[in-house]
Amino acid sequence: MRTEQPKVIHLKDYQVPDYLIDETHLTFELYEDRTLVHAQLVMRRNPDAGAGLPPLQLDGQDLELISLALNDRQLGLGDYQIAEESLTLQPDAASFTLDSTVVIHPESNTALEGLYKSGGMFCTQCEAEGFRKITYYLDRPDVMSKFTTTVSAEKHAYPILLSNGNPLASGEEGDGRHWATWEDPFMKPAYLFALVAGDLWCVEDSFTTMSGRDVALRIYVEPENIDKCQHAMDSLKKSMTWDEEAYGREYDLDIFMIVAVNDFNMGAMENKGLNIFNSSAVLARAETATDAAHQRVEAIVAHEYFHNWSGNRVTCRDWFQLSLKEGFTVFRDSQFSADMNSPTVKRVEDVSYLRTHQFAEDAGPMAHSVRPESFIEISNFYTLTVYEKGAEVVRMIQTLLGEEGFRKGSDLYFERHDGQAVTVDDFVKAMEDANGADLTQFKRWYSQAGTPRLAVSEQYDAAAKTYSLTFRQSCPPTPGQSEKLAFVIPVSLGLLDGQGNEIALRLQDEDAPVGTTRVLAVDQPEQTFTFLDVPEQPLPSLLRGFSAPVKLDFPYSRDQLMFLMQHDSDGFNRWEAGQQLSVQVLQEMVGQHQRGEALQLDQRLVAALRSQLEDECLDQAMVAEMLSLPSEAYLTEISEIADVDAIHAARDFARQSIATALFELFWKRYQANREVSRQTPYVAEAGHFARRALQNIALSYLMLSGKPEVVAACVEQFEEADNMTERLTALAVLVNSGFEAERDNALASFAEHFKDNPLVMDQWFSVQAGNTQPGGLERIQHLMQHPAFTLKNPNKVRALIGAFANQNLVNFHRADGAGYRFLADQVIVLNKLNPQIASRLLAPLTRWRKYDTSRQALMKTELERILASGELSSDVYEVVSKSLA
Ligand code: 0A1
Ligand code: ZN
Repeated sequence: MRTEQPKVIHLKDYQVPDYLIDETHLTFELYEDRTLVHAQLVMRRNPDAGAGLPPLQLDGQDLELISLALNDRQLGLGDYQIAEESLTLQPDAASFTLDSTVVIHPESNTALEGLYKSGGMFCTQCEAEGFRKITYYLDRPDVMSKFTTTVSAEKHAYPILLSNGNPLASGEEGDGRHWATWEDPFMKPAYLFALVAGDLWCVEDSFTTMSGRDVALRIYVEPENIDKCQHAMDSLKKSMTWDEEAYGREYDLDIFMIVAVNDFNMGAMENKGLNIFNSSAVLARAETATDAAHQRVEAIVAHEYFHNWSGNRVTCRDWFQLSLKEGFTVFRDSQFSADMNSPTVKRVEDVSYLRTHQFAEDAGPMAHSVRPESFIEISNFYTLTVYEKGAEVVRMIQTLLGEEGFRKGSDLYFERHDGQAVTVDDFVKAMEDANGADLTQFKRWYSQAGTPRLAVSEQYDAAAKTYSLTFRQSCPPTPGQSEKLAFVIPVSLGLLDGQGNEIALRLQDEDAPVGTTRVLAVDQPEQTFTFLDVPEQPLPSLLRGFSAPVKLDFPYSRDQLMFLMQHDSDGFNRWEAGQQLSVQVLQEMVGQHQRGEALQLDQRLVAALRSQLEDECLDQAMVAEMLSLPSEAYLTEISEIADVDAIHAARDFARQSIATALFELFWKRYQANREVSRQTPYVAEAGHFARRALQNIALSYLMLSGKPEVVAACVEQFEEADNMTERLTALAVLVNSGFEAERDNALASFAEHFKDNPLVMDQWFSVQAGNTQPGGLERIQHLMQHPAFTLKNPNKVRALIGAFANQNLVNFHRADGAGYRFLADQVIVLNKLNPQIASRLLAPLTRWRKYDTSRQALMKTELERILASGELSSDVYEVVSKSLA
């Protein structure tokens, strides 16, 4: 816990390290009540850091120093200074060896950073600055070292001892203890260090790389989960093949290991050769994990594997460059998922997520650029902006350079910087050099925060047959950045004629048309592009595939949107037209609700959805996406001031009206798909995901009818389904329904059946947390008393409290502020237990500017109460103080 004034770290203050650590030799003696860490650091003065021998300041936190020796000479109290977060000493030569022994306490580490215990196993999480909680070190990513690690522990409780790299030796100690030594031949920063000791079983496989090397693949889990690893193993092998084919990247060690742990702050961690995963990101089988969970496992396994190149072989110079590895790797994993499944569905999911959550972050008090300029606590910057917007920025580079040019750039980047710790500028430079391109102005995407707006207007000249589009870009102010310069915005577009055919695109100054989809680089505050030979007034299809993370503004009529839904050749934009139509219709109803008028649904939306449902040739997953109305969270994000109750009422009313109008069609498609599901064993593949997605969304609409045959079908699906996708949807639908007996039975039998599976119980909590019927807060408070719930497990906190505050908006934002008070109470408790989780959990409170004055006051009161609640972690302090500023 922080006792000093928090320090702000600035990118502009970066300096190369004074010293380097060529070799790091670690020995861990693990005991139940303490762990001893011996570190031998082979160090030297950094030749790039100037002359002389400045004091050496090592990072260290919560360490009890037992001994310290410089070149084998024991140091005494006068030889070094220990402060709360550092140890300083004066080297007497340019090269030296430093030996230290410290005691640490993984058994009482609830922050899950550094070395800690998850259930019966020891594990580590060192990114970003956790290694300093293990030993005194230069804990910064530009200090790269060759590690050897010896782990010793009691053999019976910890038969498996793992660390990075390849196994070197192992043996017995005679007193019931044993040891193993691992050697990692690749230089790495300390944040990629990992250690695991536990009673684990593993699933084993192998992979032959493109140059013919055999790699052993192992997934380690607790014995009861050994039957839930196959999907992750398949995903790993697909990832390895894909990275060879798509990026020419080959794996480099003899062994690649994944370990699943139950207590983990994030999804997973790419430690060299020893990835540590939240069990929710590894374990998946039909009976216990939904389709979405299967896809998440595939994506996270890929993401961590891809980091071996984009992150490990080429790493970050400092933490301001985090998006260098994260934005690029998210981009890579999204390409992979698109290739493995349906590209359009993947794009729709990614864009929905970005627009709902990252756009909200970009408009809030924590808004920051993809490469932030300063931070108090780096853990707070593992954000949607760094990850998701960072991936969009990389995607725009690809759009501008083309696929081939982008690949040339990535080849050059990996070749030029292998083994180095580099910057975002180095990445962009490689892209420029490989293509002879100039991305100087484009780089503003890395330095300017906020979501740009792009307003588009059109002008058709029938006599000259010219069609002009004028783009006006602007970007709202964000904290510390009042004025923004023009971005380079790649706008992919096409023009449709009255029959819905694509018009060949010839820009002014061109001799002939070039295709029917073009990318325009909009790089001025205001800019007009004119197309020639346009035979009739066209309808533009703008920002195809969501070619830039901007808010597009074009005055489409509802009829035009319906036309685009039918005819646009771009699948993403067909969906987008449906979304825009829904948004217009729902916003109109929000207005009706606010004026106290009866709600009326524009029947054009019903007609548009009807034609989707009727057309059995369409991709069922896309039909399901079309039928999913924009979420309350998205409707909140696009509102100036969000009226929680009106949004909820409008959306509910629209769903109810659609359900009534399209009952027969829903019922037909539901029954057909449910019948196939009944006949087909579970397969985790796109076609099957699609069938179940349409079946399940149909069921959720059908249940709004309350008809007995539907309730019976829902109960049947809940009881008889052989997979979690169907079972959980049926449960969720029952939970949100008024059928109390069926709901209570289903909840009870589910809990009874799955009480020993914590990941399934997380889903049980989440489904109830999302119940929007009145009384939500009381239900959450009650569920917190359930024996399966604990604040010490991040997955539980996310499943119950996180789901409530982020997804159950009517209940969380209830007018008396009880939801806010509840969340603040939990943040105050978690601040002491697990600061990272506490600061993430409080995000909904930071969005107070979005709400009416009464709610604003209530939310601010809670933020102030947190701020006054005593010793705050730097994590919570930074978020609370910035959101009150
Ligand atoms: N680098 C990991 C995510 C990660 C980041 C921080 C953590 O602790 C603060 C843990 C994991 C990834 O991108 O997958
Ligand atoms: Zn990552």
